[in-house]
Formats: sequence, C-alpha cells, structure tokens
Amino acid sequence: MVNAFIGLGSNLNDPRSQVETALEELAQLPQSKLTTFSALYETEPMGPADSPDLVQPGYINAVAVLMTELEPEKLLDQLQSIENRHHRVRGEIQWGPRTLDLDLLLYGDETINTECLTVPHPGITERNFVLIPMTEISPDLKLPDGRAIADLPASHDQHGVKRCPPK
Ligand code: A4P
Ligand code: MG
Repeated sequence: MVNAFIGLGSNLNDPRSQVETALEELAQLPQSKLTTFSALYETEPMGPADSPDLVQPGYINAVAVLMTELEPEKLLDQLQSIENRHHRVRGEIQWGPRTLDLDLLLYGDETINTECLTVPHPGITERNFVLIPMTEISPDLKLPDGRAIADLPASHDQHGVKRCPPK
C-alpha cells in the first residue's frame, strides 16, 4: 500500500461540483481507499489568463490522499478515465481551461520518469494552489528528495488562494 497524493482542479462547468464528484469517484477506485482530502480552494488561474487574448475563469483546487495498491501507471489510467467522464477535451491549449484535471502529485516516496508519467508532478514545488491544500492535510510531508513542503516558499504564499467555507 502506498499513499498517493492527487491534485484536483477545475475551472469550467460548475467547478465545485466537478471536484466534489471527482472525490466520490476517487473513493470508488479499485484496490484503493480515499483516506484524506483537503478543503476546496478558490484559486486564481495560473497560465494563459495572463495573456490578454485568453481569459480563463478561476479554479477550484483540492488535494486528496489515496492509499492504493494500484501501480502508478494503472492509477494514472484510472485518473484519466475519471477526467474523461467529466468530458475533458484534451490537448487544445496548454494550461487552458478544463472541466477536470487530476494530477498524480506524489506516489509514496518514489521518483518516476517515464514517457507518460513524471512524479513528483513537475509543478508541485512552485504552485501554492497545490502546496497549501497539501499542507492542510499533511503539514510534515517530505518530497522524495528530502525537502519538507513546509520549507518551500510557495507553501506560505497565500496570494490568489482562498479556502472555501464548508457547505
Ligand atoms: N503526466 C505526466 N506526469 C503526470 C502526473 N504526475 N500526473 C502526463 C498526471 N499526468 C501526468 O496531462 C498531459 C499528460 O501528462 C498526461 O497524458 C500524462 O501522461 P494533461 O492533464 O492532459 O495536461 P495538462 O494538465 O493540460 O498539462 P499540464 O502541463 O499537466 O498542466 P498542469 O500542470 O496540470 O496545469 N491554475 C490554477 N489556479 N489551478 C490549477 O489547477 N492547472 C493548470 C494545469 C493551469 N493553471 C491552473 C491549474
Ligand atoms: Mg494535468
């Protein structure tokens, strides 16, 4: 059994319910147990919103922990099937708007570099919308290279990240 950290993000078609439904779907995955998930956060878009010809709406982000027996590639397949069920159209604009994005942030303390999978997820150390929810659920977490997430400056940068009140 390995603890896999999954990042959830959505900025289209009722992002809040996209993320809530995705959490329910994660809880149904085979050979896995959803053990923890963060609050939902309203976050400012990182990416082409900065360019004037493409404005994208704000995101809802969250992080979940799945205790799983699935191998990393199998888990990625399962995450992509959930994304597909949310009618994600892939590949149009990098970092553009999406109904649901599920990233495999961490897979235990493994470092993976294959054609289809990079773990830890490359954006993790700079993205406050990932690190803040991670810190909420796992403040003492260390990355495979030994760095504590609490020591990464983006973990403490609240800019553009607002915790949603519970429903
Ligand atoms: N892939 C490799 N490693 C991984 C991994 N660890 N987890 C491959 C998931 N996928 C991984 O993914 C493209 C390919 O990456 C997959 O086929 C898989 O084999 P994708 O989800 O289709 O591409 P993407 O998400 O559009 O691209 P990218 O570069 O992964 O975007 P990010 O990094 O996910 O960023 N702003 C806010 N506020 N909140 C957000 O959540 N998200 C993005 C997307 C931009 N701006 C955002 C947010
Ligand atoms: Mg992605």
